[in-house]
Amino acid sequence: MTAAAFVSADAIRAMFSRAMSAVYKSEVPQYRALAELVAGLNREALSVDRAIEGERRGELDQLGMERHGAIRLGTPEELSTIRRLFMIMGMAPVGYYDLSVAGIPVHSTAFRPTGEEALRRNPFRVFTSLLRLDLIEDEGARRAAAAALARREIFTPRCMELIEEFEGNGGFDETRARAFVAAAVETFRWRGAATVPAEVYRKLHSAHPLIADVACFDGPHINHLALAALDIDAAQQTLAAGEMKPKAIIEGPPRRRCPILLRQTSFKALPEPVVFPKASGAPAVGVHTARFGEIEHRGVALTSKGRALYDRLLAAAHARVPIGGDASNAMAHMEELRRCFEAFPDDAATLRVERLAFFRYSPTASGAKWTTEGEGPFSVERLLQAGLLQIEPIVYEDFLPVSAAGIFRSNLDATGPGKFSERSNRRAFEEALGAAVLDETALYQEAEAASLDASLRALGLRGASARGSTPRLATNENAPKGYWREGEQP
Ligand code: OOG
Ligand code: NI
Repeated sequence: MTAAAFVSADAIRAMFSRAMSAVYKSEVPQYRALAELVAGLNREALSVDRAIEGERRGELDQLGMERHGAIRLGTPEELSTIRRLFMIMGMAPVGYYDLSVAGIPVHSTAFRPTGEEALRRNPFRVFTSLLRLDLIEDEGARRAAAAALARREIFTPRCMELIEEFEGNGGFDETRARAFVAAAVETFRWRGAATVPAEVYRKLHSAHPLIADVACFDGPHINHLALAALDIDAAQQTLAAGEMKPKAIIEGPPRRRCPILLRQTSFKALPEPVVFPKASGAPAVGVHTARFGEIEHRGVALTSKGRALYDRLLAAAHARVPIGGDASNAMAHMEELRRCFEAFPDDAATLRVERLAFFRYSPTASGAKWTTEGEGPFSVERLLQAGLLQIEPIVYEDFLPVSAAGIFRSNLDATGPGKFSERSNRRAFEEALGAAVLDETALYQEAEAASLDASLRALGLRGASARGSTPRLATNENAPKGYWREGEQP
């Protein structure tokens, strides 16, 4: 079969996220309720703020689509097969997240589309964690977990067959794409039956609730899906006022005029019935708490400099007003966060000039009409001032380890140890994965540089290469006056 007849990775990903959403909504009624609530609030936000609709119509068409989900794996083999599975959907591992520093015995990556167009078509990504049994002190628990994990096979034979077929042929026709999506969803659906007796479950749960969640079931159930809210503060308030109990705080930066990175909140995981096998007699029934629903709101991606500032201010807020175990001081914490972040510039122009955030450049309507003969010195600053070039934020498509740890913690019915002393182990993670993870900051930097390069070409400023660092291009303020055409001088 020819490549032209293959279903695109973007289309397979869209099929998968739709199928996963339908399954999760039927399995977790509270998630369905959350989706309805968020859709209602988004509609409301739109009718209040028509400007958003005009500017971001494309994005809004897709507003109801899930932004991400999360799974937790148990073994290196599972992680490497998952990489092959997600590759079929155009999702590559981006970033390394060490959550052990926050007391969660996992390390993680995000499988996601990396191209601008692919992200626009369907942004679905999966935050994927690998359990680190090496961090668990209780040797008995470690052994029992390893034994249970060694016995399970999380992919159906049909799924493995299809993955191999894809790798051999380089694509799927429509029928195989559908069969593959069905097989993949099978891996991620909920199992109401534990694979170990209740005593083993309890032993693992007391070593760390996460071990029980990963090792006692024969599949890595999706533990949440996340939807986009236009106004996440309003969503949080509505959740708090209703029956769905949200986390005490919105994770991430405070509310700002110019949103940065990622803000998230969730309703807390609910206890669900689980059947435990018994050597003799009737199976025992218990509960397991793992699955929840999340809301996210994304802002501009930060440069390394911006990210360092974010990390510093966030740490300062957490140090000054730590959130107590019962989260009764959540308001005071949020207030401190707001206060600390006053030090973070909150307008696009400053964020760009100070190289704190990444922006996408494009020629304006007048820029598109503007032509110049030959080449000459120029300045990005003056092109912006002259209204020939414009910027828009490059959206952050990744995750935040401190926020992720906060999400994990509020859904594990455990506070856990403060920290693990063990260092992060990126090399072991990449070995298990069978590939290096992509560097998210490099992706944003490339996107910014490519947009500037394309814009300068479109403006007829050929020969201007935006490869490498853009600030150098932005510093030439001494362009000769004659360079600008009559009437167009800034
Ligand atoms: C993943 C938590 C991380 C997020 O949005 O930061 C995450 C998990 O609980 O397995 O999804
Ligand atoms: Ni999440």
